[in-house]
Amino acid sequence: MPELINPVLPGCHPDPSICRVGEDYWLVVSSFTYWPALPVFHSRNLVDWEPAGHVIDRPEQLSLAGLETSDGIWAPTIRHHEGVYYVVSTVADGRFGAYNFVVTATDPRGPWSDPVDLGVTGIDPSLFFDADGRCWFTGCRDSVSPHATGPGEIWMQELDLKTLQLTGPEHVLWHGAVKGAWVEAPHIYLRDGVYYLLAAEGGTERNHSVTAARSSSVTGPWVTDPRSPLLTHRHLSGDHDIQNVGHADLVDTPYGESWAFVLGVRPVDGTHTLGRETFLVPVEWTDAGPVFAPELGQVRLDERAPRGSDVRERETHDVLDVPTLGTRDLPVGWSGLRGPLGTLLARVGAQELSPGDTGRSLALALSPESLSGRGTPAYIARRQQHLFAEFRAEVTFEPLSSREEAGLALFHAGHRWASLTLTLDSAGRRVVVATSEAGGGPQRGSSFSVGPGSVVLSITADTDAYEFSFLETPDVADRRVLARHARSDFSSETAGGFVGVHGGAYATSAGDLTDSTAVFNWLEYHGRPPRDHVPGQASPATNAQR
Ligand code: 6LW
Repeated sequence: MPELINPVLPGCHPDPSICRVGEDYWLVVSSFTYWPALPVFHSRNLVDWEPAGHVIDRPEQLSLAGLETSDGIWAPTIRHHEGVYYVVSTVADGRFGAYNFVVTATDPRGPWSDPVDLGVTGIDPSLFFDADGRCWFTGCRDSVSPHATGPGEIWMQELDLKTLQLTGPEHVLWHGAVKGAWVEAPHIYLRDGVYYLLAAEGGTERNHSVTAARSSSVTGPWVTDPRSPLLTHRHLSGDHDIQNVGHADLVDTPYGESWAFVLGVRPVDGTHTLGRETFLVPVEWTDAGPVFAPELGQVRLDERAPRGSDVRERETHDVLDVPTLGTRDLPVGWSGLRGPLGTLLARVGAQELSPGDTGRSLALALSPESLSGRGTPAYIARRQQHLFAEFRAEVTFEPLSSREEAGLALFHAGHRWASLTLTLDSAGRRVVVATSEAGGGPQRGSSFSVGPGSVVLSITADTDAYEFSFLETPDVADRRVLARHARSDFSSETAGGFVGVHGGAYATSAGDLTDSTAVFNWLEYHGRPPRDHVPGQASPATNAQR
């Protein structure tokens, strides 16, 4: 039985929700302020996932302007009923579930409808289609019930499928299994006449867990499953290679199996930078309800493959992502922030391509926005999905002032990012490293003078640090290292928030208006999976901790 290597969606893919239609699986995750928003992924074997568009890809659908990096699109749910796909999700503002909406499509690859406002606050909305065809909306919110036994409550109301509006009485279902812990991420399932409610408790950090309740009626009374938590890593040692496990959604396969998709993190020395990733966990149904990871009781990196899946050899090879502009304004798998880049990003016209160029050149116009701001900077990035990785580009750019710069940026949040760019000073062009400073503008650090022509820039990642280096001319071999910044500085444990590190092309004029444009002759992401990952043993990242 081929072993797959978890996470099946490495890098920032938190809060997974999945549905199956025939032999096709469709999965959505949170995307916060990245744009396009609310990505859809497709698989036929639960292991190999391909990008399949975005639920939110038109600015008229909703605005993310002004939101902090980790606000925006939180915890969607995808379901299918009678030929229609439904996604419910939340726009969080100030870490509060300000706006809950539903969108529909007959093809999950899109186009999706404009969002319909459900008129409620709270987070982690879900939909359950009952055997009688009724649709129930569930969500989590601060407890309002006088009988609340915890700070959060799971509540429910019927969704009228004709009007897409909530209707009828509200039902408060449950306050969680661990009294006092925050309960969220509800999903309801019906199996052999019994209703099961899964939830996440303990917060999305080290105390995260999957808990459950069951009922003979969808509106309750719901009784806590005494086996709760059904899955957690909070009792494992701090250097276990997977932590923060929780936020589950279940799916049945056509081959009689059940699997759970959960989020987890892969810390190194206690901190993680790749964000909360999506992991696959086997589930066995018993009279007591779902049993997660029946063999081991834990999420593991080398999990067995689902029955009937033709799982290809998992990523034991390097990943080289070379973005090229497609029909839309962004390469597949690459994102902007808070809205479309529009005319900021363009293909370098064929007539301008140098001989032998593969048409990979992208032109990025400088925007007055900076990565510290709350608008849409000239930045196209992709998730860092490997602990050992490199973002690199060959840049042709003539800055007109010291306020103009273009190159690469590594981004965790508006208060935590670093850039490696070409800029200008009195002596001419320089390559400079700048780092964000909470509250203040970016602080420039090491720099080096460079002559005319293209420059190759590189940000490399390993389990210790991010290294910022460049080649003075594309044809020299030796890199000049300008700076190294500790990997943990860009971790969620240090910098906070709900996202993972992204990297890519960046160009800014620091608030000035300009017509300047930088040409990225090529832009690449190179990821190196943990080659020395031996099935059944901890990952090298964990080994690095020892
Ligand atoms: C998500 C919720 C959560 O909606 O974080 O900590 C939010 N728990 O389940 C964003 O991922």
